[in-house]
Amino acid sequence: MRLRRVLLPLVHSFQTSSHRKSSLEHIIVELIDESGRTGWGEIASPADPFYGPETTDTAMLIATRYLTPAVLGTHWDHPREIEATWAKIRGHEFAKAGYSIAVWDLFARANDQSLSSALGGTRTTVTAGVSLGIEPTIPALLSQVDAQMAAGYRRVKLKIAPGWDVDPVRAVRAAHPHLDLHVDANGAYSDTDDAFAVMRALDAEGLTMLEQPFAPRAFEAHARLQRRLRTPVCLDESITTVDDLRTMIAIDAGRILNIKVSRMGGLTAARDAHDLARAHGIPVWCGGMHEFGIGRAANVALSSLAGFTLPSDVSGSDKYYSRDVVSPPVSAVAGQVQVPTGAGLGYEVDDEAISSHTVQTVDSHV
Ligand code: OSB
Ligand code: MG
Repeated sequence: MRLRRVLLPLVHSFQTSSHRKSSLEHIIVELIDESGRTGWGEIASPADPFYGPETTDTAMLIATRYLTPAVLGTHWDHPREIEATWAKIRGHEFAKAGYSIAVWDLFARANDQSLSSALGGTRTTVTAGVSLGIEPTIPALLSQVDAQMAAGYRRVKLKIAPGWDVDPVRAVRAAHPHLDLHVDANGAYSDTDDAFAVMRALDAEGLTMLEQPFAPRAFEAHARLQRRLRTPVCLDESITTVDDLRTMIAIDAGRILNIKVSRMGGLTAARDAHDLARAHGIPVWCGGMHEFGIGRAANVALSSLAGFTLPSDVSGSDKYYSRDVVSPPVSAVAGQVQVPTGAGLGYEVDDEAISSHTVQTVDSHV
């Protein structure tokens, strides 16, 4: 088992309701079996605990202290079995997800099948949308939208926050009356009359969805908002377990689900959430955490499942990185990403790209 902490600079800095970032540090998981076969995973935790409670440092701690010992030297036939050995660890979904991707990749490679088909995926291409951060001005945002539409993307998500909401959304809508447009607040609004007034103004802009306006645990506030809007509410941060999804469905706290492999603690949980949502007629799409190529490839494979009927945040690597850790990089042509058919994740990992950006290595042996 090798863990490498890898720092990649972003080509364009990204601002959400909580903060701005210009580089990311993810942990690349390399799991080697007794025959020398490698499974690759990625822990895509943000550096700071603003999206969720985890950080790169907490992920490294949980990985080395709990996850590596749970995996090393064990025999298993299916990812579900090995994931059960760390189920008693509460939370820490990003750390678990990195290991889940590695075991699924190893499992699929050992069976000489693609990760997509190992998961039960049926799509051969996946529709990608782009996520645009908060820009310093509305003209700067409009030029970002134009650049991404020129690059072939047909669905745009805008980050919003108090003070950057109705005006930028109206400006983008006026410039692109038919664009598939949605907004994501990352939980930045509190449950007040002012916030409801903002949401009602956004409701008039023909948005495909309104993602995570309130805090992660605010299920009742989301349900109250959903009753007053025509736009579907989509939950992201609120849903870290399949039980959270049951709550969302039971109280109608949202009508669309963003599934993130990282936030759900791995591919098995992500697939379970997909299955439950599908059984209840809830459309899903795959969200992203600015993954490097390994995590991005897992997102593409997951998005090939039948219930992923909305465009996913699986834009090409080039939107974020000048050099990715897989080669060729994940690419979107006319807003479509091909689902690879090669074994496992289906991309060649570029070890040189990883090692030249590695800031810390932790090796563990049986
Ligand atoms: O809420 O979807 C989010 C990035 C970091 C933290 C939270 C989110 C995002 C994104 C990026 O929107 C989507 C992507 O990876 O392309
Ligand atoms: Mg989101």
